[in-house]
Amino acid sequence: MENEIRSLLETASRLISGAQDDIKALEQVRVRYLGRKGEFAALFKGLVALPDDERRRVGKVLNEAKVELEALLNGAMDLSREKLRSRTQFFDVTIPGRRPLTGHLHPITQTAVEIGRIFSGLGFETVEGPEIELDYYNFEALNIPRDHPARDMQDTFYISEDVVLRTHTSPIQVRVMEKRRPPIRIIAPGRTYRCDSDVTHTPMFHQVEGLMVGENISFGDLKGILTVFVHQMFGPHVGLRFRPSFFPFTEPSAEVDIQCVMCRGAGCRVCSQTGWLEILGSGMVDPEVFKMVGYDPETVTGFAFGMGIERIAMLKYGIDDLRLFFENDLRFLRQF
Ligand code: 2NM
Repeated sequence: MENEIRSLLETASRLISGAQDDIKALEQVRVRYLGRKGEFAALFKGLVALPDDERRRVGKVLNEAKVELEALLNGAMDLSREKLRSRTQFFDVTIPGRRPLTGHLHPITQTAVEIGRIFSGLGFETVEGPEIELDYYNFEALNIPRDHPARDMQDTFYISEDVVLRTHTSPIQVRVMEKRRPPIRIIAPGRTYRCDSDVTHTPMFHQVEGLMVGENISFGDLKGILTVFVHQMFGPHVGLRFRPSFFPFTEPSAEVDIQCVMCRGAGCRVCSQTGWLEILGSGMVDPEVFKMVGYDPETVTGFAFGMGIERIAMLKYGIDDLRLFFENDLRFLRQF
């Protein structure tokens, strides 16, 4: 009987190899050998005719042969199913992987960081201050009198009679001057607030202001520092000009224009055919401001400047709509 079992197993193995991944043929082999009326069932039935000890021995061999055949059949079935899958599903291993999404700084932050990097190279230190500010630091100490239009309810968010949301970052510089003595070289970046909202104004925007104070700081220093800044920010061949202006906290005051980044000075829609774009305000710190912080205007001079970060970012990246910075549409942000 053991010989019979061995030859049965051999025949079944040959049939499985011959089935060649044909699932139907394999199923037939299973029915023929392992089915309820199959070859193995018949052999198990035949065991009853054997004497006790012989039945135990042959029964064990028969069981092992059955387990072996089941394993053979299952392996062949798995393999043929896998081969069928790979034949019907094309898998292109050369397709690039999906790039994992990674975050990055907002373009306004990137611009602020770039401005900070340039001024850091010129010896300026970055300082910050409160967004909710005393009227005194935001206006009074900056020589902006009570009846000045910038103090109008229209422009300023008042928290109370003497507390406001800062309308510029100059109060940071007043606080620093109050605390330290010259020489001072600082830039003050941050959020600023004005009660103003239309296509070109948002109630919250960002500013960077700079201040350099010491002995014999001249308008020439102002021109030199701001020229280096413009050339590093917009390129060494971009022309700039200083145009007389007025601010309550500087005298004299000047606005800085750069050659239009769109038409390079030829005149276009962006620069209203002038070839120039205003990018910042500046001037020599007014003696009145020095007096407010306890400096002697006879021995101390300095210059200051301020710029809107959104405006700088728009010109640098060629963006024509301010509101894009605040909508947080990833299709826009992903481009930076
Ligand atoms: C500007 C234009 C000109 C400015 C002045 C001061 C301070 F505190 F020193 F007086 N900080 N920033 C200033 C001067 C700001 O923004 C357009």
